[in-house]
Amino acid sequence: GGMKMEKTLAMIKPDGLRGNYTERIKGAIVESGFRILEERIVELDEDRASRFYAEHSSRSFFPNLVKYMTSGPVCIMVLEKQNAIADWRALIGPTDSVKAKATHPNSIRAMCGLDSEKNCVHGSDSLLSAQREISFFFEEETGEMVGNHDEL
Ligand code: DGI
Repeated sequence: GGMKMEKTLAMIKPDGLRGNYTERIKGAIVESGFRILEERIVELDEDRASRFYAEHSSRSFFPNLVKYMTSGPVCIMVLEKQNAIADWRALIGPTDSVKAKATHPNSIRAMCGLDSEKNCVHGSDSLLSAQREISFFFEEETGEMVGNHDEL
């Protein structure tokens, strides 16, 4: 069958905003044919960051991950295009930016990330997680915020 129109959640993490990579990343997004349907800068608190990454709560790196994700504002975007979920994952590259620099030098994590934690960007990894993560930040129908956000 043909490729389906999809939405995915993209996030520029705190090191991405701190490193002034936002415009470069948004340029890559638009050049790759994604439409940016929603965009917001938010600051995650410890509770919200922990719930966003709940699937990793038992991992040894989890406390550091939460600390990092709450270390500054993030930019969350809803991207739309055919095959958006897999295509955005391909554009950002492997989780570990060190490996990304070796194997996927043109990926966003290779260009902007530092290591396996400070990897600059996030992308939903499946249809289910895209739906969960978009709902986590946005109400899908109206684009209104859900829950308690510290909106900047
Ligand atoms: O979906 P990804 O972000 O590519 O990767 P993931 O779902 O396996 O992990 C989510 C985040 O958790 C990842 O972006 C950064 C952090 N993380 C994953 N593996 C490690 C890690 N952080 C550290 N410090 N060490 C890891 O091995």
